[in-house]
Amino acid sequence: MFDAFTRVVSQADARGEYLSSSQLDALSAMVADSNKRMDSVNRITSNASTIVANAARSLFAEQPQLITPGGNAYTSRRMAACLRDMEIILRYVTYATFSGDGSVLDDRCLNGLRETYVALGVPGASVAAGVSKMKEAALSIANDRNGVTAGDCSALMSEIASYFDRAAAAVA
Ligand code: PEB
Repeated sequence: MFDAFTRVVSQADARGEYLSSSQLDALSAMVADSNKRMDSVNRITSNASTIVANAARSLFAEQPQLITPGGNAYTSRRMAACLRDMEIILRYVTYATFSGDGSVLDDRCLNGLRETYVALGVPGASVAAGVSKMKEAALSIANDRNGVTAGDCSALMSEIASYFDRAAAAVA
């Protein structure tokens, strides 16, 4: 599990080289913008239940077969497992966002997840659809300009989007 700093150190060490000035520049830019990163993590974290519940509601409205008898989210036990899974994925996205690196998401959440869903008979494409709904909600909350000094958050927003995309692609 890496963060943006340890990843760069590990890459430099693998080549037996000092950190390059472009690596230092990139990390320096990341530090300069770190308030945006922390604010985004804080906003997503404090709205996590809303993000999960709305994404799930919208998923079940589009794919009602999931909640009819025989569906993968039918019965409270499966519904609870489904909401929990979405919450777990969202939580790892916040860790990756905080670290500036997707390896925590890959190693501790996505590794083997597709195989788990295949074994359970849970449709991966439906999980991916739920994840992409969480992405839209999380980005609109993280990127909300009301009440803050509006700056350029485009790089950070695409980074966050990429973690959701990675999760969706891992199970689709
Ligand atoms: C992954 N999900 C489920 C299980 C596991 C995971 C290991 C089996 C054990 C259990 O039921 O608790 N666990 C989860 C995860 C990590 C982890 C992400 C990462 C660290 O440790 N059902 C639907 C939707 C979808 C869904 C498409 C979006 O209709 C999910 C939610 N996951 C779902 C369901 C089950 C499950 C288990 C329904 C229960 C399956 C069953 O027992 O029939």
